[in-house]
Amino acid sequence: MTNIFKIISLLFLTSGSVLADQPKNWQLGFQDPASTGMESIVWFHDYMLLPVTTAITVFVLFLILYACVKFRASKNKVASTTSHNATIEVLWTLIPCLILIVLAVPSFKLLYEQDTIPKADITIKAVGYQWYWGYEYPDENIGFDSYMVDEKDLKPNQPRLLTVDNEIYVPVNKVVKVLITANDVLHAWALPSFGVKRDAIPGRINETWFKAEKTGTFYGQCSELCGIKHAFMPITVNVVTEDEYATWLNDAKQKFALEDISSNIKIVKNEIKKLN
Ligand SMILES: [Cu+2]
Repeated sequence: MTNIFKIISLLFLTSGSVLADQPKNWQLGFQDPASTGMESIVWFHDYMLLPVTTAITVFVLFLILYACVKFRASKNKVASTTSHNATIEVLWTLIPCLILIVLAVPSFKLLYEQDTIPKADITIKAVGYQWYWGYEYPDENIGFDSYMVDEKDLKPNQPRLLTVDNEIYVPVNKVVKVLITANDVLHAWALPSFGVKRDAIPGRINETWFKAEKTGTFYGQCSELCGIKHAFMPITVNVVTEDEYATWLNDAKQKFALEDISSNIKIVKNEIKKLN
């Protein structure tokens, strides 16, 4: 099914941006999955939801057309007085129930998969601000802000409204846990290729996870209306090899080092001692 979408969207495309993991012109269907979670979502959509909705739509359309032709006024001068049919009433209650039960099984499985976070290799904290994202790697004691790059400052091949100054880096094939919160209003951290979307709520920490299965640059956006610049706080994730990640981390520890809180606590404790 996804292949059909790809072929159709290829027909409409003029540029070579087909395999970039960002929204495309005339895109139909999802972005290419880049994580196990998104693969399951695409499977559920392509092989469960789409066939069922298509079948229901075709069936209902058939019923409408059939009724229009069979019961047209010119052929039915005297109106029918039928008001009940027990069999059909039982059927149109039972069949939709069965369809919902059949859909519920893989749907719950998917929800459970998304909600159960495996042991994380890397933890990232994403904080939504009006209007940019702040990131922390709590285990590495680094933190930085990630602002959108203005259109006039874009380099060639950098997508408009999706490029940020400081991107997140994660290694490929590792479980990444994302802690999501906000500092002012509701935001939402969403990355379509990873099948990830969670609300960022002030005073509360939501979590989600992904395991990227291919390297590359992946784009997402804030997905909760958060004010006038809601559309201008994109998310950029670079999935790199473990070596490249180690190199980045080394640089990041210099560039984005957070204040060492433990030394501050010591200073305050000493001052308190002096006062006493
Ligand atoms: Cu936002």
